[in-house]
Amino acid sequence: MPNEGICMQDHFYITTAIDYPNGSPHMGHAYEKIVTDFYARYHKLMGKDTYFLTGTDENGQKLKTSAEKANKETMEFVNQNVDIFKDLCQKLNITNNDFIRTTEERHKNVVHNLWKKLAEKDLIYQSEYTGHYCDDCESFYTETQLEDGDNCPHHHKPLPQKTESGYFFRLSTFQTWLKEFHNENPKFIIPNASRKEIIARLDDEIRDLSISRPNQGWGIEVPGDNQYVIYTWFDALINYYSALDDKTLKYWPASCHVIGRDIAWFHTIIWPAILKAADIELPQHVYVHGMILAEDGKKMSKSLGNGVDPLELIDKYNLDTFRYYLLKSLPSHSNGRFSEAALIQDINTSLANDYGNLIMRAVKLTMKRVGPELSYSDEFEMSFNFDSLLEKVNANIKNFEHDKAIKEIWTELTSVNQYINQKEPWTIKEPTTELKTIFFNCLYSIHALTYLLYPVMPETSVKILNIIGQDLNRNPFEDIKSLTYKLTDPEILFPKIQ
Ligand code: ME8
Repeated sequence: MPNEGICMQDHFYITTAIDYPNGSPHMGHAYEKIVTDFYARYHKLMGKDTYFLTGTDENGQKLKTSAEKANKETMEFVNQNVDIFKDLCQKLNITNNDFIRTTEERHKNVVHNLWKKLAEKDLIYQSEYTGHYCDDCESFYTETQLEDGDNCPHHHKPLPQKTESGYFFRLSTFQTWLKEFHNENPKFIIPNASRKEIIARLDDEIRDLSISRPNQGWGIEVPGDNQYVIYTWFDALINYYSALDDKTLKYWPASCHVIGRDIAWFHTIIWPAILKAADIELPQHVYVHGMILAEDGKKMSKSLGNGVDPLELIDKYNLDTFRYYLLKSLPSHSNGRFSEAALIQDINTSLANDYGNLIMRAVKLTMKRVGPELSYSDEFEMSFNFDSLLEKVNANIKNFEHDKAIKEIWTELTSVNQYINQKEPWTIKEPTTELKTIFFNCLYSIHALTYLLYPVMPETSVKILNIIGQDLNRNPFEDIKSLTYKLTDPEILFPKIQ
């Protein structure tokens, strides 16, 4: 059966890629976690049984080298960095249910079992391999994959030929199946541009995958052969499955793996083949988000000095405004440039002017003219119904276009601002039904739109709901007639930045 969309499952299991803890987290890490958290929170809000996994990828040889450079034991070095990644999750207010580290026993056990299963089926074998090897990617490349004939397609440096003996996964035997699978499941890879890139590469011959490295004292040993450790990508992908235990296995298959473009091949070709080989059900979607570029349009890098530190930005700006900017302003289906100036502009215009002012005006004026409490009455004519907005937002979310979803919400917010300007409630001095109607419409709009913005700005949304005497348990799309708003004086929610 082709899989059409996330709403078919009654649960929602979403994952980020697991990060290499060989340095401090960068903007890409922060962005991916915020995007994934948005989807986790949204589905939970819509009543789905949601599970969210993130973690760290700790078995690569690169970590050993980085630790050596830092004059530290590898485990000590990794532990210190993992703490920084965990701290980042907290600072970003990420609602992950679990954080997997691939040096944990629970992960190793599942990887070993899976390896043994594939070996028994003769899908893993021992042999020799010659190819162009990139130490940074920890990956072999074929002639056709090289850039300009001999460069790494990611690191743009010449790659020497290397021959290695070791263990191989029969990836080549899955080539036909992979083509069929991707044909039958057009929504497996989102967006379409990424899907096309991957499918085009499926026309080239796929070679078996080298899945072991000589054991240098770091990594998961190959079962029954301690001369080798398991290739880090092979073990890393398995984290999405190994993190689940007896209680949480019900969440498999995952609804969505959220990853960046640079690792799409691993998730959409190698991972499905491993799962198929092991007779495990495949995830529903791989959502390939864009890469964050520096303001100059180049890749952020330490050597170019054009990078921005997410932790510094959170200290400088309010977290929710940072989340809002990344989710709304960076394109969900392509690469985007990070600009601090654009972030400030978003805070000052969209947030402070459009949203903050609406709340200030509506709440303060209602309190002044009709008092701190306003209940629905059949006498009110409702000018706003957000059911079609909800439908549009749901459709965008289903297609992993959170930026469009937020823009839809903003279009409605603009019309509420227009409504209040047209109605000029400040000119009506008595608490008439007409005045109460205007205020109820405004408060209801703030309620419904804020509810939908919760996955974007969780803390601020709860604060705003509190100002009107509401919380997340009260779904504004149900039973409008029993709504009562109890108002408290609003604080300034989005201070302007000079
Ligand atoms: O790739 N913009 O880890 P990682 C947006 N351990 N996303 C970015 C980015 C950028 N500038 N730079 C990186 C790994 N990312 C592996 C994953 S999963 C089984 C193993 C994304 O720390 C990147 O695409 O290099 C990936 O999804 C995530 O950050 C972690 O990258």
